[in-house]
Amino acid sequence: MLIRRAADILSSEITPPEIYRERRRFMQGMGALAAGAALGTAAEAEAGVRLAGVRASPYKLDDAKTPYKDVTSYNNFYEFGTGKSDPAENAGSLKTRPWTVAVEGEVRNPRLYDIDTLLKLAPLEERVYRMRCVEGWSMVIPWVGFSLRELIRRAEPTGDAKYVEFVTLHDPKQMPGQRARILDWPYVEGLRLDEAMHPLTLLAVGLYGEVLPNQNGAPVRLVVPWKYGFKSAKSIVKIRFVEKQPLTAWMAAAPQEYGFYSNVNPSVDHPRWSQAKERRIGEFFKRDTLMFNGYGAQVAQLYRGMDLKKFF
Ligand SMILES: Nc1nc2c(c(=O)[nH]1)N[C@H]1C(S)=C(S)[C@@H](COP(=O)(O)O)O[C@H]1N2
Ligand SMILES: [Mo]
Repeated sequence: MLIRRAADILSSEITPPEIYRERRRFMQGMGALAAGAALGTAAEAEAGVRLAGVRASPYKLDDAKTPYKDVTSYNNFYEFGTGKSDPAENAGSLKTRPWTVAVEGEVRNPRLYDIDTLLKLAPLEERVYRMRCVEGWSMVIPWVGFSLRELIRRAEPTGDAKYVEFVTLHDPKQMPGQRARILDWPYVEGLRLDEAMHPLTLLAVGLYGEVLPNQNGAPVRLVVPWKYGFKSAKSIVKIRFVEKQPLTAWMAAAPQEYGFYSNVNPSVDHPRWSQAKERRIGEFFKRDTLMFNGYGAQVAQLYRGMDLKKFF
């Protein structure tokens, strides 16, 4: 290896990440004050960069937020490995600029969004949501984003649009996990159109007021807080409106274990374990899992008349 001059070494290589983040935040603050600038440039659109103009929202919780460290180092993102620390360690290879999101299928206005245009589609809000992984752990995360319905309204779905399919980037060069056949890549998820239109359904571009870290699904991911975490597809490149229920990556992998709906439901066990309780990351004792992850008052009417043991 060539010996580099000290001046060539990026500060990120020699500074512990926590301190680096703090320092960058501070310098950004100074820069913004000096230039009167609001948004960072595209080149600065990486984890740790403060998002400008984020509004408060009514979506708050009394629950303590899961610390930033845990939210960004205990992840599921199989494109970067199946271990919980793999995404934080490996997702640095994901390039989030340039990035486009295709909105297509049964819509009157198909469109290819550049990510920086998509970011300005609607005002960014902070929303604190409970998240429940099907594996039995949960977190409370302050996401930044806007309701997916803002994008859907502009797309104008046709009468044949019954479902929405979400597709993650497929690029084994950037996503080392895709070089192994862990899942049928790319990762695909889906919602019924009314679920996708629900105000709680979020397109997230940040957390803790900052640009999404790659391991959390940068530059844009879905967040559906009343469903198990795997419905919340990361690093989305395509949003497709379709007539038939999409085949999701998890249904393709294990249909007897993962259904299309995947609503958080303490009375429907996973075939291999109970779903009655969960461990909130950072807590010692388990908590009771709540129906629809505690969002029943908002979403139960979507499923009126459905047998949720059959449509799990
Ligand atoms: N593309 C993609 N999206 C994904 C996953 C994945 O492996 N690939 N894992 C899912 C699972 S199982 C969970 S619990 C959540 C975790 O999100 P977080 O790491 O931001 O908490 O992402 C979901 N989205
Ligand atoms: Mo999960």
